[in-house]
Amino acid sequence: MRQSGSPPARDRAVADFAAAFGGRPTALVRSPARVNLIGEHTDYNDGLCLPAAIDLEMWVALRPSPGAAGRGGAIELVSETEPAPARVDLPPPGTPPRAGTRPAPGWAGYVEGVAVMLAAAHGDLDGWQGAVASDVPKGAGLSSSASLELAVAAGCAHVTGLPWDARSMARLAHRAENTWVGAATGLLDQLACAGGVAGHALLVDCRDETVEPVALPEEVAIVVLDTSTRRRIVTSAYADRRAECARAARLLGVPALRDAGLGLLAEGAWRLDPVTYARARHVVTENRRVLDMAAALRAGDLAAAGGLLTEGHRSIRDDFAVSSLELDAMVEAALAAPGCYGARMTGGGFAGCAMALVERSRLDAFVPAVREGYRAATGRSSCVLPCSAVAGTAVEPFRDLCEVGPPGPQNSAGDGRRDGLDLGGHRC
Ligand code: GAF
Repeated sequence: MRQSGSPPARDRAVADFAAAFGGRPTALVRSPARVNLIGEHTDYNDGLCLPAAIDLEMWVALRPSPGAAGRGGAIELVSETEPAPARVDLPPPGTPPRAGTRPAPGWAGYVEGVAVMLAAAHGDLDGWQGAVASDVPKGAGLSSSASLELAVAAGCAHVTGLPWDARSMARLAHRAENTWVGAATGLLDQLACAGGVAGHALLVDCRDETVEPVALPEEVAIVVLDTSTRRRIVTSAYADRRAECARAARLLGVPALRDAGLGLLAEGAWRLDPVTYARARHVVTENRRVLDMAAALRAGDLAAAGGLLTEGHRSIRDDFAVSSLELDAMVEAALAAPGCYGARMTGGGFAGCAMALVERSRLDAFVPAVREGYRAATGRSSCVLPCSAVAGTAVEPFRDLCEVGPPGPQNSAGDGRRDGLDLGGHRC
């Protein structure tokens, strides 16, 4: 994650590329994190969610490997946050999949998984070298894994000349995470990172995999609230929650909890033990909140939108039991701070980040008040980050900033800043 005062991730990736491979990259991949406004633990229940891709981003500076087109090349990546590089010899292992093939450990497994799925779907891949720099904190509920998966997919697609379709690439990255890395997550994260639209949240229907952009009112800011606690999804109770939801659906006689409403839940309550009932109630009410939130945002009714966030936090805390003392304390601190419409934990839970919708004109008062409130409650420091909703994963040609004079293009957030021209105090 970016330390205050360090250069932007884009520039760090370019510098790390030169240090690791020599010379300049030919292209840059930008791959965003996501924040989920509402619709938590609904994706694997065929349900609805409302995420946004945000301007906490991973950048990859890349170049095709010399003379490594087609068979026999490799994908070689270094990362500023990983002690060991990731290397995938081409063609990647497991194409066709063989019993007993094991994923590489750590981050290399995600790189390998994406290469395996791409090769299975599209045939031979060309080799490339890349340096990864990221402002997306790991294990914080902001989808650092999906951001990496989509970045690798975009790098491979660019170098090999594969077509880029956000939804198919999201599915492919999701397959890599589920079947190669072995993390049985839903499709929310990959669809959000790949399909982001500047200035919009995305209304995602996880049953038919449709995505509908919902404009965010200009006067409101999404604020990410990092508790500075971390979890690992593979070892968390995520799988238990999936099993509890599947059990609830089975006992209620529906294909997935998406198909249950409050009426059916009340009728079938006698079949469910109290824990299974509570899990089902969260999912059923959360799907409703997603639709209500989309309607509130479209109507510009921020009081209603905020109320839904806060109600959603109570549901995920009390019925779904994936919050933590720190996440609860952060939500309380946000709700007590000036300009806050509503707040909730975001992502898989157990640790990581909450988010709030905040009146943009009151951010200056909101940010220090949350920090102080959270510290008073937990003794911990935190990171409070106002974010913009940005476009999904994309590749751009590398232009050395020393050779480029202003004016440049608008950035992905469309907010008037220009990508990569903030050199963080560094001069060419
Ligand atoms: C994690 C998972 F990866 C998503 O698929 C989703 O289930 C989320 O937790 C909870 O909404 O981010």
